[in-house]
Amino acid sequence: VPAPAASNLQIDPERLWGDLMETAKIGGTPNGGICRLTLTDLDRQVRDWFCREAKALGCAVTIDDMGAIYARREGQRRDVPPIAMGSHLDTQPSGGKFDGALGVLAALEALRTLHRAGYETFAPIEVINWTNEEGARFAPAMLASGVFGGVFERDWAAARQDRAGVVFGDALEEIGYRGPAKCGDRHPLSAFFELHIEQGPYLEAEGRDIGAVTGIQAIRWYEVTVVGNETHAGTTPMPRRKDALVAASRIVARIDALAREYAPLAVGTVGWLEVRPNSPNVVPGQVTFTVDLRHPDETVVEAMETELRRALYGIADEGLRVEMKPIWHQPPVVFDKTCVAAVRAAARACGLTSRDIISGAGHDAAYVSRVTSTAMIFVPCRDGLSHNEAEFTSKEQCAAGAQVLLQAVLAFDRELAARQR
Ligand code: HGY
Ligand code: MN
Ligand code: MN
Repeated sequence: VPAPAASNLQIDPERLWGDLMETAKIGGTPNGGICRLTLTDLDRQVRDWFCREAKALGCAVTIDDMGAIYARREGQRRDVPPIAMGSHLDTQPSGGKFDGALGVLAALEALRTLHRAGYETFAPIEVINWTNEEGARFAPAMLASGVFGGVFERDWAAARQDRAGVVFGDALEEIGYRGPAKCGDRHPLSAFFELHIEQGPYLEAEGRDIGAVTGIQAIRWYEVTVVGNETHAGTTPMPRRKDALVAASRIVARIDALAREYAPLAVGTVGWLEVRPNSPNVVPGQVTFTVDLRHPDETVVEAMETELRRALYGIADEGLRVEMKPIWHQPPVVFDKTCVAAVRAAARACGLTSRDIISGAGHDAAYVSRVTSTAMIFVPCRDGLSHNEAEFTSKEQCAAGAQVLLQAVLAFDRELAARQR
């Protein structure tokens, strides 16, 4: 029986939605979100689920030394590097059901559709789950895809510690996902496509079904420490204080003001802050906090960094000590034009509206794009809300994204076959 035409291959919206809701229970929170931090036992459970599903489809499943999982379905030509799809299964501490999971589960559904239809692709197809995309437990974010893309050195990445001092490599070993393969070594790809919710308001505001993601904005993370003087809250007169929290609060407000000065695209966030000794009747002696600066134009991020340093020098002039440690520096990313064109064409072929868009969020595709042709597909999320338990994208929108992912991969596969003939 001849294989169906690629255009007749349809993902199954119910199956995809069922997978999303089933895996959302692993780390599910009472408010309908997910807390499934990387390399916890919950991460192990969802990884086990993914490996079982992939093996049931006849995929060969391999795991590398950063815990990235590769589910491979053979094509006509085993010697041609696979076309890959994927994203991440780890979440923020109060994350939503779709950030990351949609990209992995839609890729699995696309592969399942090929398998059920007996459709043989030219190139092998791979579905990838990247470890520690979120960076919520181990900084920086996108650690495994960063090693794969040659951005982070393997031993440095494996030695990263969380705030409790747990080492990444040990946590990986603990959940049984430290594989033998060397992440990124001899693992060429023909292309990588990542489906993700937009995590911002633009597609929904414009009533567009699909975002053809042309690139990712520049991102920089820092850790700032302000050291003052820990003294008694009742006996220390105000003029004699060196209150680290009051000083840090002025910096936090300055970061917010800076981003607004570079409106409308700049963003600046302090997401994590620790006060020591954190006691109601002690003037805070030390405050440590994270800074996240982003803008599509790297010169603007550079300018905001310069202004931040100036603000910190001002604090130092008041007799407090300040330190600013760069943690993550991701330059702007431009995705492969052929892959982005395949996404636009797939959206059109599926009868969906689309627009080009630059991603405000970082994604594994950013680092994978350093070693292979890469593009991303966005679908809207309600009110642009993400990194929030109320994150929501409808069954229809998830299915539309998965269908475009499947058709973009098949179009790239046909293009690859034509080039090799
Ligand atoms: O930080 C980010 O943009 C991504 O969610 N890790
Ligand atoms: Mn994500
Ligand atoms: Mn995220």
